[in-house]
Amino acid sequence: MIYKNYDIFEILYKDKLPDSNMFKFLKDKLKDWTSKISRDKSEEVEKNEEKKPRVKKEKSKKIIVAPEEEEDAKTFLGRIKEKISKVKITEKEFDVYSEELKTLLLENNVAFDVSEKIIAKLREKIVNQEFLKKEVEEQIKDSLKNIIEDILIEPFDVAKNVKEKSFLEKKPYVILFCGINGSGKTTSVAKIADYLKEKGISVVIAAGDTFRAASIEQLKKHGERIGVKIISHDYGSDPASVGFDAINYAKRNSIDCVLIDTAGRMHTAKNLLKEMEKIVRVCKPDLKIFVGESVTGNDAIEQAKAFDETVGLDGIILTKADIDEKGGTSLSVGFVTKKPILFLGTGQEYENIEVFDRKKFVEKLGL
Ligand SMILES: Nc1nc2c(ncn2[C@@H]2O[C@H](COP(=O)(O)OP(=O)(O)OP(=O)(O)O)[C@@H](O)[C@H]2O)c(=O)[nH]1
Ligand SMILES: [Mg+2]
Repeated sequence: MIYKNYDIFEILYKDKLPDSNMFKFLKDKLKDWTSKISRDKSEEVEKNEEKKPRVKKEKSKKIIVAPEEEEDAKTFLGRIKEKISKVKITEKEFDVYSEELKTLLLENNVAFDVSEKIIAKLREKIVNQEFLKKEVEEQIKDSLKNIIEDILIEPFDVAKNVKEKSFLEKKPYVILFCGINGSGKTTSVAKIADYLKEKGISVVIAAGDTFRAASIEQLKKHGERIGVKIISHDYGSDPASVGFDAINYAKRNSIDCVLIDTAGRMHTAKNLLKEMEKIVRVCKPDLKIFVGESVTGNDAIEQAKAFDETVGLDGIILTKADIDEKGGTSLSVGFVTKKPILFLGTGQEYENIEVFDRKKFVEKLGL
């Protein structure tokens, strides 16, 4: 019987906010950008006020009021006026502002298509709309926040899917990891194994990288540290058969989940991508995850697209988010590939893996 008391683990395990410098630059610059629009609009309202004829004001001077009362009345009226002044952003003005926003986004690794999409949506939401002067900045921030949240694809709960399959079908759930050399696949396999164990899920790892020197030893070391069995063959052997063996081991031992590590391969190396196809054919993974470095910007998007064309990806892990100060890749990779980001790698320790949460992620942008 594979069933375990998962709920207790659910309560014990806390998904944390990504602990990273992500959006360090974009956050401040977006704030400057929205404040600038708000400032421009305030100045415009003030200028228009100055231009108005003052005839009525002259007349009202005849009413005798104590100086302090006059002062009070002015500030009170001023405050009311301030609150009710309405402003509009015209098409032409938006063109100027949107060019600035586009540059900002592109500089921070947001893909071209994604920045275009953000700007088009923002145009729809704010151009020619009447805003209270006081609220311009908040309204633009809010619109941006909603647009970005919509662009990100809602991730599914990997642990839940594993539990469902292993409990209902009494079969191990198989996860395949792929990506280019050094992107963080093996580290992510170990982190996910540890994460699933924390949730009460039993795991076995297949050492599917039979190519790179010391890759099997590297994985065995992780296995010892996190207490997970590693299934391995010799160097140079067929990675598909390592995966197949690990799946059989899991079936025999009622293990809930099999994680298959693979050798790094460039997304441009067609013959190596073909090898991935064979692993998929033999092991029939339930989940195919692309592991990419957040710091590489648009390159990660190109890689994800190439792996998706060959193996058909289901989700993405973006590693090294802890050293990615721009953050644009995470914003765009899902949109371009239409695959959800499932986890962010945020460091070199096992616990440095974060379930991707759209709302928390957008908070990091300071919107
Ligand atoms: N800062 C940081 N480093 C990471 C993260 N994930 C992996 N690394 C580091 O990246 C380096 C490469 O990680 P591996 O897991 O060996 O990468 P790989 O994709 O398996 O590499 P190959 O098997 O050679 O293709 C190691 O030094 C890891 O510690 C992360 O989220 N943050
Ligand atoms: Mg590796």
